[in-house]
Amino acid sequence: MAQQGTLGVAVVGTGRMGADHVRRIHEVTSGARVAAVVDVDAERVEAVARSVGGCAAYTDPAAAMASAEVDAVLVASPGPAHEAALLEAFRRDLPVLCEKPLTPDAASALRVLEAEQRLGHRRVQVGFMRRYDPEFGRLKALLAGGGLGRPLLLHCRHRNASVPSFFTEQMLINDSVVHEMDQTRWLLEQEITSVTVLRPRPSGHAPAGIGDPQLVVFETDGGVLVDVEIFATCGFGYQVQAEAVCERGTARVGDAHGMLVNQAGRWGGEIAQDFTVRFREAYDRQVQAWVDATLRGTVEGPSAWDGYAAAAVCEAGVRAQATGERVAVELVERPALYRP
Ligand code: ISE
Repeated sequence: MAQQGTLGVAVVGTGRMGADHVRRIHEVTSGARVAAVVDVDAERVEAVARSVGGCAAYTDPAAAMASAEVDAVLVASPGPAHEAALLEAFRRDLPVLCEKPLTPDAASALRVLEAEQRLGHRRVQVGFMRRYDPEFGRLKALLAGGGLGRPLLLHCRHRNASVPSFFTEQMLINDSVVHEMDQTRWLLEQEITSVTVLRPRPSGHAPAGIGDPQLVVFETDGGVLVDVEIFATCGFGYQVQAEAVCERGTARVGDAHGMLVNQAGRWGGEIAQDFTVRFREAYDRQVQAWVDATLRGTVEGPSAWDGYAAAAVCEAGVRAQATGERVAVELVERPALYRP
């Protein structure tokens, strides 16, 4: 280990999410330090390394992973770069926290699953951070407790104020609704069997080529129906809400955060403007849980299987979006390494 008692982490990718994780590990997480940062953009990675101090900058993930200072890897590069980084980490048997998506499609996710199985033990935790959000955690515990009876419906809303210029219509599914795919599987402990995408007339504020909002419907193998409103250019802020409708009651999360102010004849609160703010606590808890588990020598949280299942549902979702049809999800049999 690089320093006694601390995990030397290489953060691969220093864009918005990667830079936020560098800050987090440097300022918030205990038991870890940023040992290396990696980005194809040499100027950017040097600047990020300087902001931390005592950490090395690389443009090649393999070179960073070869460093004796590096004990574990946090992958936050764009999705298409994940497979190569994961395979390199497996080659060195390094623990990885991999931002979603595990990989951009089911075939590459399957290759990662196969490589991890060849190692014979889990090495990856996938960054589905909602599982670490305190509110979603309470909903999960309530449903698991069974007091509300069996879940029948799940209504989800996923709204972003705006999207970056490189955003595409498929990213509504692959980049945004992928969270509801994992959330559904985790909350209900069921697999998603089909996806249908319905469209209202598009908002005039959506960029050309993006039909926004959309209504995405999942069916599960337990007979639950899940509807997801994805509205990525809503303009007013970042909102993620979920309501479970069960046999004996309903439970809803994501409505209000923080302070409510009464002033001048009005009441109200603030809406976070993006996910790094709304889910800050979830990200902090996710990274801390990964570091703690790694220092204990275990791998916990969302697995490569969860990443693969979400990729398979994404694939069906993108096809449903393009065809307007109800598309079945195809999953391989769950390998023994990933069975509960
Ligand atoms: C982004 O990549 C995320 O992961 C956010 O959680 C999600 O809300 C957003 O729509 C995505 O673009």
